[in-house]
Amino acid sequence: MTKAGLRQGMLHHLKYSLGKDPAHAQVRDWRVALSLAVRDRIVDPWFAATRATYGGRHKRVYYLSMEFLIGRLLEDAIVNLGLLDEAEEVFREYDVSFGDVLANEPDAALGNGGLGRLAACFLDSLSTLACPAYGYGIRYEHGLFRQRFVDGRQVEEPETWLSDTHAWEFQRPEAAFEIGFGGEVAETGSRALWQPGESVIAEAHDTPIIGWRGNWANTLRLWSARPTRLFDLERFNRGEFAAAAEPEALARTISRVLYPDDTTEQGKALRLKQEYFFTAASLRDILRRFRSEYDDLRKLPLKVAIQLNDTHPAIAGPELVRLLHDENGIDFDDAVAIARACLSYTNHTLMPEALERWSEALLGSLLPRHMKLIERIDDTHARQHPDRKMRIREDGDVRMGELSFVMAHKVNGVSALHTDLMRQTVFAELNRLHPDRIVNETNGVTPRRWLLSCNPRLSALIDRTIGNDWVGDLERLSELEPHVEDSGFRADFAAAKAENKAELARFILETENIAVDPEAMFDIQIKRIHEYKRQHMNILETIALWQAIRDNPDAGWTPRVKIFAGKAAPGYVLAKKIIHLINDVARLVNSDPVTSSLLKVVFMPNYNVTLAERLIPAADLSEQISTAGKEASGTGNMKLALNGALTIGTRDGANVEIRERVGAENFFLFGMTAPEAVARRAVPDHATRAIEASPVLARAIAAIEAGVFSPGDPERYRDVVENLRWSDYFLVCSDFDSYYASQREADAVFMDRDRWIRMSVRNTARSGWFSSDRTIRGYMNDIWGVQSIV
Ligand code: F58
Repeated sequence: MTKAGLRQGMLHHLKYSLGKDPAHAQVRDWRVALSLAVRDRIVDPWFAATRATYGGRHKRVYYLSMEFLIGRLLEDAIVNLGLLDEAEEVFREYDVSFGDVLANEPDAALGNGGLGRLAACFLDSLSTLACPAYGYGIRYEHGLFRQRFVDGRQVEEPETWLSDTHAWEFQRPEAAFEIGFGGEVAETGSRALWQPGESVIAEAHDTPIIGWRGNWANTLRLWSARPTRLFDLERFNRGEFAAAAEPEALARTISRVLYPDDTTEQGKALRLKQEYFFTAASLRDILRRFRSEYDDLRKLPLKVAIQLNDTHPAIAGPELVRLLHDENGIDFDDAVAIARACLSYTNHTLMPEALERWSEALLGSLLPRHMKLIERIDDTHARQHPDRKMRIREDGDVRMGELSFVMAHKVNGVSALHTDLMRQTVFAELNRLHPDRIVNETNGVTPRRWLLSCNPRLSALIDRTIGNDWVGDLERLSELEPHVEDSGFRADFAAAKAENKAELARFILETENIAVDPEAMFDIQIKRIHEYKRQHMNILETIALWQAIRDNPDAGWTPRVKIFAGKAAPGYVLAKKIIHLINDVARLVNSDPVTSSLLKVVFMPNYNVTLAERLIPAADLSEQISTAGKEASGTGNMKLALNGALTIGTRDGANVEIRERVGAENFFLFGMTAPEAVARRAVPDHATRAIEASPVLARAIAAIEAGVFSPGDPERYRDVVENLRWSDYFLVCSDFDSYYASQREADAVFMDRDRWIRMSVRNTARSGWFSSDRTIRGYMNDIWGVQSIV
């Protein structure tokens, strides 16, 4: 497509879709017009992909996920279609800032963190690899909350990404299914008839997802809920306006908001409704599509692969059995076998509090037929394995991980370490009974968004050096390796990073009114705030460093900017305290004339995909400091390494594999291993002992306790400190000295700028394996049994 074509398409939409004259168009109008013009270019490859899939009678992949953290779509689509230069030129002609147009798009935050972002990277890779696939999820009206700080405290506000025209989606009023809840079950022998007590309509909204080079597009189909009956006209006419709208409001609550919880699951009835709502609608849609081509439901596994992204869609197991058995008369055992051959399940956490359980009482009242089927699935499995001790049902709860395991033909972890721990811990018994079921698929990230688009300076350098085939084949980055010996290349690499840092420094000044030295080390920890991720260890180290600099300001310190970003779940009191503490430390440290040229602390509010795209290219040091055994994989760690940041990290999640690939000498390792952490936790008073053994840590904690950072309110961080002293489940104190030492090593290396740049280049050159294209190929071969369509 030429520049003229793009201009024409955009002007057409400006006029006929938006009713605007270019002379009066606002940035928002340009953005919508450009999006519609770009979307037009996606429709043909999208249709072609659908036709090729039907024509070749290919198997399709269905990725069921409660969350898709997509971020902005416009730049991504433009980049994948190869229209970036053309678009920039067109806007230059109209004297409109292309950057402003891109920045006008709301950030679609239909996810909490890593799990949702992984789903979004997978969509990009599935299309890039021409793998016939659908993403299925919920079209939340409000995504993850917007975060603000008031006096250093997190305040949540609703996110309204849909308040303006959403240019990417196609509403599909005809693709609608009635989804029931509650009611009665009439058993007729083995089969049963479920009469739901209430129901809502699930309505589809499709967004085409174009792959790299624009050859293939898949569909992201998101369901929104609407009432079966609009409103009660009779009551309305009687003047009972609010009451008349009640059924509508109730139905719509199902797709109203994303649950803002990361890692801790609260047993809320509405959440279970959301889970069943989108899973049931998706399965109905999958069977409808299958039936449009084939008659024999027993052949379903030949044409359908359904991936459960964590246990949120775990009800797919019993629901599919219900559809096959109750509604289509297939024998129960056969129905289970067919369902299992279609289904596979990805686990994203081993933390017991995050493994979903639903009480049998709640499940039984909301989904009475499913509860019965779960009992039968559990009993059948127990009969087949008489030595089995664990059951799907335990203490009046249904354990969704076990249910998913039993109903899936493959179960995968998201990094090598995590998969091993799955085999040894949560699923040890099930793994013994089904030793071939668990497989590993180490996470990856899309190089299109996380290098090509977000880091144009580095991308351009890579293109100049090795050509641009790396975008579709990230392991080609290894061709950069010989250039590490080329001083010109190293200088260019360093210059790209320096410019990215200068740009971020300007942004921080503009938005946070904090002046940071762009020459200082940019030390970045960006992720959800959680005790296991140990942002509090990082801020303790910051305090200790500040104290050390004050003791001896002229000791040749490496200047640092500590940058934090991340949201805390609204109900997670301790995580919110950690945010407050970081902000309090920032306020004091940033205004300290003794240290201010050497240390700055910045907490950037409202972390989201767009902010990540700004921060990652500017990072020198990547903080991946979770307690070993707790972070299933991490994906930010991959994005940062790919963009040339060096990692300071524990042997946790995918850090282990990152270190193996980039080389131990290019990684700052510290802390206990996962088994050491387990052993340490068993030592009585481990925290107290660690604090006693570490004067540096003791002094940092004492400063918090004395109210140094909360003048006049020394009690403010009492809970944080008490937790560290008396419980410290996540072993902040026990790992602290090792972390502090590793940080000082990083300081020393940073002063040897040439050495740092070499290490940084090697991180980029050796991170190619962490492409989500590689991950998706793994799923295609090991789990789904599907092939790319060329
Ligand atoms: C994350 N999980 C893991 N869960 O923590 C991270 O290590 C991994 O890299 C990533 O998945 C992708 O595999 C995660 O993000 C959630 O956000 C859930 C949202 C719904 C409630 C429970 C947590």
